[in-house]
Parts: sequence; C-alpha cells; structure tokens
Amino acid sequence: MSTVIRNGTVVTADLSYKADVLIEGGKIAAIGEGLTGDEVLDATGCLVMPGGIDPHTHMEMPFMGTYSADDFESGTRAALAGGTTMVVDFALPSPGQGLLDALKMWDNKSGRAHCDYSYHMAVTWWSEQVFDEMAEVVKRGITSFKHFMAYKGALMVNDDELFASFRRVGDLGGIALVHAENGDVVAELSAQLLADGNTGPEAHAYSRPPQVEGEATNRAIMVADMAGVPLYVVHVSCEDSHEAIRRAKQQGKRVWGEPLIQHLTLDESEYFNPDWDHAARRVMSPPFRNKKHQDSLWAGLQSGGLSVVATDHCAFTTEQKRYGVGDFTKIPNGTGGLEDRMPMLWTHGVNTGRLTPNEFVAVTSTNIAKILNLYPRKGAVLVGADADLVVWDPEAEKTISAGSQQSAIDYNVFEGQKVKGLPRYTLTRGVVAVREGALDSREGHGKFVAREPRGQVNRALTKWKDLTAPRPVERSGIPASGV
Ligand code: DUC
Ligand code: ZN
Ligand code: ZN
Ligand code: ZN
Repeated sequence: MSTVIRNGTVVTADLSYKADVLIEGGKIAAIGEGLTGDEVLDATGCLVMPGGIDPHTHMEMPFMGTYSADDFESGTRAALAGGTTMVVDFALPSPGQGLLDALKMWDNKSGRAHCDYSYHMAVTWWSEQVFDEMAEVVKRGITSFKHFMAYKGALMVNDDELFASFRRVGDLGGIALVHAENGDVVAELSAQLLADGNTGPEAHAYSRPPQVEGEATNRAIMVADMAGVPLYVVHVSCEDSHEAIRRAKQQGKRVWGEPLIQHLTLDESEYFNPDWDHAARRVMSPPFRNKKHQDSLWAGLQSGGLSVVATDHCAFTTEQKRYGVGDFTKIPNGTGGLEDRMPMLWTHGVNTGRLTPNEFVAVTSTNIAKILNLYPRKGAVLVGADADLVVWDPEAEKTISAGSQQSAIDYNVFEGQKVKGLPRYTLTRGVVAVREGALDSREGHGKFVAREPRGQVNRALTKWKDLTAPRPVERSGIPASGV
C-alpha cells in the first residue's frame, strides 16, 4: 500500500517548493512532480511539513501528590490532532528510585501511545547506583538527562549533584537538561508569602520572579561549562534566562533554550483573574510573565538565540488544581498545550509575520530533531525519513475550546482563542491519523524511538579541557625559604 500527498507545497526548515510526496512502508519513498499511489491525499492549497515534535511532555506523571491527567493515550491523541507526531516525555524516578526501575514504569505506560515517542531521563538524586545506571540508560537509547534546580525537598538536586551528574552525562556523550529556577529562593519566598497571608494563585507568580530563573540559568551554564557537557534549558520564560543563553552562545558554548507556547502567548494578568479556578488552572513553573519578557522570547526565536518551542504539557483537572485552595504551594504545577502548540504558534508567529513558515518548521520540528539526535529520521521531508508529516491548511480556522479537545482535562488555557492554520492531514509513519481535519488515530500505533549519543565531538565549550584534566605544576626546585 502506498500513499501519495498531491499538489501541496513542501515546506522544510530551509526550503519551500511544489512537489508530491510518496510514502511506502511508513517512510518517504519519493518527492517530485506527478507521483501516483494507491491512496491519494489532496494537499491543494496546503503546506506539507515535517510533523511537529514536542520535546517536553509529562504524561501520567506522579507529581505534587497526584498524577498529571493526560496519559500516553489521551496525550498523544491530542498531539496528533494538533499536527504533532512525536513527543519526548520525562521518565521520572522518585528520589531513591533507580533509573531503570523508572524506565520500566514509563515503558508500561507508553504502550498505548498513538504516535512515536522518546524519553528524557530525570536525575532527581545522586548515588553510585544512579551513576552506574546512567550508562545503561544511554544504551537503551535515552541520551538526555533532566535536572530540577527547583522543587526543594522533592525533585531538586544541589550544585554538587548537578556538577557530578553533568560530568557523567558529558562523559557518556549525552546532553544535560535543566529546569532552571533557584529552588532555595523559591522555598523562602513561598514561605514568606504564605506567612503574610498570601494564599491565592497570584502568590505563585510572586514566589518565582524572573531573577530566580535568570540566576539558575546562569549557574547551570557555568556548571555545564566546567563539566564539559552541552546544556538544554527547558521552559525559558523570561529575558533574564534568555539573556544568559544568548551570552553563552556568543561565547561558543553549546547551549539551547526552549520557550513554551504558553509563555509566548499568555501573560501574568491571568493570575489576577478574580475567578480562583481560572487563575489556578494557569499555575505552572515558571509562571507566565509580562509583555517585556514575551517580546524577548519572540525575539529569541527570530534571532536563533532560542531554538525550539515546546509545551511542558502537564495537565491537571480543575478538581486537582483545587488541592491548593487556601495554599498556593499545593496547586499542582502544570498546564496543557499539546493540541494547540502548532496552531497557536502559526497564528501568533507566522500569521503576524514574526516567523517564516520555514522558521516555524525549524522551531516546532527540525531543530528539535537535530538537538536530540533524531534527525533526519524525524524532523525532515527527505527520502528515507519516517513519514511523520502534517498537511497544513493555512486557511482553516477554529476557536479553541475544551469542549472539542482531546485532552482529558475539563478546561483549556487557550479557551476562546481563534486560530488560523490547522492540520488537514496528520500522518504518523505513513498512517493517516487526522483526515480532512478529523482525528482518526490508533491506540498503540506509537513506537519508542531510540537515540544515539552525540559523542565526544563538538562540545564547543570554553574551558572544559583545562578544568577536567588538571596537570601538576612543574617546579624547578623547592624554595629555599617558606613562601
Ligand atoms: N513545571 C510545571 O509547571 N509542571 C511540571 C513540572 C514543571 O517543572
Ligand atoms: Zn520544569
Ligand atoms: Zn516539564
Ligand atoms: Zn512543567
């Protein structure tokens, strides 16, 4: 059985051109004029792009006394409905739990996925066991390791653990990821706010100002430089951390920044909504920021200072959010966005003229595939690549609403927003999952995608050789008198 996508414009991270795309055996078999196949998908007026990759999701994650509400089944359904054909989720050992044990838990959950997936491994504590198991994790095709610099007393690692783990990741040829917020300061500010009677969701934003993110991002960059490891900073929400990443890049450090679609399009005023539920539903870390920071994130995408757009999809129902009534620190942190990332970025990025369609492909797919060593199997429209494709109709419109979403939660942070630009077809390894705009996907179709380490080359760090391989100082003799 072959499928041909006809009469569309192929749009990749560097080119746009008219061509048909032929798919056989789940892969792209040919790209050219006048191709024929058993099944024909009409792409007239549409753009044929690599399917989106969301590098940052949390499916059914145990967190803050509950589990995030979307699992691999509903979450990947939401992904496909919005044109995303691969997610990278975080396998999260609780402190004290082995990495391989956590991996087993994630493997048990991910079998229901509708689209392909990979994992990052979180390092939430440090021991010889963790050190040893990291090598095994890399052998299993997981080459990126996430560290929380916040969530003190739970997931947070201290600087000694961060440095040790970063060195290990570097030696294994992987990349280090950080959630960069100063967890000690957040804990202090939270305690003070509560003691002063600030219990509502708006206090969440006050407890995590941009400085805590800027400080931690700078620290992570310096620690990564000393450890000799490439660094990927998740959910960059403000100018303070963006500036640190920009500077590191200019210094030749291999550092990438990931803003979220939520931070690009929603601002801190959401926390001052008089409706408690409205505000609490938008509590996530880092919190939404003001316009100055949003402009900085858009500028980062335009300049290349920031590389990818993710969601940190970590959805909680209103009922779960209400665990935090009377104490904002107990509101489960997280928002959804998987189904809306591509249409929202197209609407607010491409339709406004901030991003070209090619830049859109880069930040939603190709850059991610390159950073995570998935390219060109994923993130490409090339012969031999997986046929993870989205046929994008730039004229299709809808109003985002929880009533028609795939996610399991009862609201949507983008409720009421009009988007223009939606998938007409989404294909996962050649199988049509969205047809004429309607979801038609299969539970269990998704497969784990193993990744190779980046290797020891191209670390592009400033001082790692000097710092990791100290040489004894040569002296001609012992000084005659004490110095
Ligand atoms: N931030 C969130 O908002 N949710 C999950 C974890 C995180 O870092
Ligand atoms: Zn995080
Ligand atoms: Zn996250
Ligand atoms: Zn998160």
